[in-house]
Amino acid sequence: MPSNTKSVVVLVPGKLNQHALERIGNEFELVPIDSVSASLVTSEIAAKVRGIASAAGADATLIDALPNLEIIANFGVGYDAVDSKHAAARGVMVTNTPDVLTEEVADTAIGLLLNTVRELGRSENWLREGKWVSDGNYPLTPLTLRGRSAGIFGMGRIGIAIAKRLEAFGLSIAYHNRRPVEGVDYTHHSTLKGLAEAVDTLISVAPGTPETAKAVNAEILAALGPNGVFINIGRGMTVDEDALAKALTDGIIAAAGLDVFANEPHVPQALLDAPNATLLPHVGSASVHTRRAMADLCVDNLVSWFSEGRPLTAVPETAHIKVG
Ligand code: 8YV
Repeated sequence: MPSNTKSVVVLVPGKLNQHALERIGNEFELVPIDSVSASLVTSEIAAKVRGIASAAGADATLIDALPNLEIIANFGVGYDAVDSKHAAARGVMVTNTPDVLTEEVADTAIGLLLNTVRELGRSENWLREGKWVSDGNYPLTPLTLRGRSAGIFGMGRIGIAIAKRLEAFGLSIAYHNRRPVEGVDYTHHSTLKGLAEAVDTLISVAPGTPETAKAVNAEILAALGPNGVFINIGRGMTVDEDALAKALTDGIIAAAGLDVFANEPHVPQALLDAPNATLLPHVGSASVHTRRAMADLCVDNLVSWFSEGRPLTAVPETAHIKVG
């Protein structure tokens, strides 16, 4: 039932990728508001909005402020900032952007891991600060990727892409998910602690859910051990950041590489102060190429919903929801 989508009103709360904004502006009537806040929704907006496109999420109060809302198109594969359970209860479809960012995020994870163990950022600073000339060679790095065994927390599409890359680097691979993943031959550990005990390089790709909140805590970091390296490319909320900062300072683990934080863009001072932490500002998928593909999939979900009556990439919680 193809229909003209030009009269459909799509709300964009907060910042969104420019290509996504342009496409939404071309396909729909775009209504921007400054942030994810129901208090910014006037009664006029409330009456006409049928879709949301958001990189900043959508909470229950925003959803409830929009009586005619049908779909929330999340810009990103991780949709923890969208209250998808509440959306499902209200019969509102939620979509995300899987697959199109998998390889980019896996590439970034490898870069972050290599940077963390081989101190590439710090050694570049050494060169730029003139220390190569004044002090000589950069000190040998105490850590190496050689001989490491990797454990992946959250073996989904991105976890598998990281594992494939690490295999090519000669590392052994194990993982922890609640259940073994069908078709994945790597060693499965039924607990995160069991995985942390078995490996020396723990890579978290876990989504942010109530079950994974602060899952990487003092006990897990102690299990990883003094040669341990922790990498987080998933969500900051999966880590007890106080425990991680203490583990880095006290030598409970050797180093950490973090692309995500619990309260972005704010990074705890204790992590900023830890010399054995490599910190990135959530750049896992942040290339023009990949963000454009994410923007297209985000908007294509809206177009498909409003013209064909079906989403392209629904999240599991709302996969059963039908138009009307
Ligand atoms: C983006 C991400 O930072 O897809 C995700 O889940 O974490 C990143 O690609 C996110 O989409 C917010 O723009």
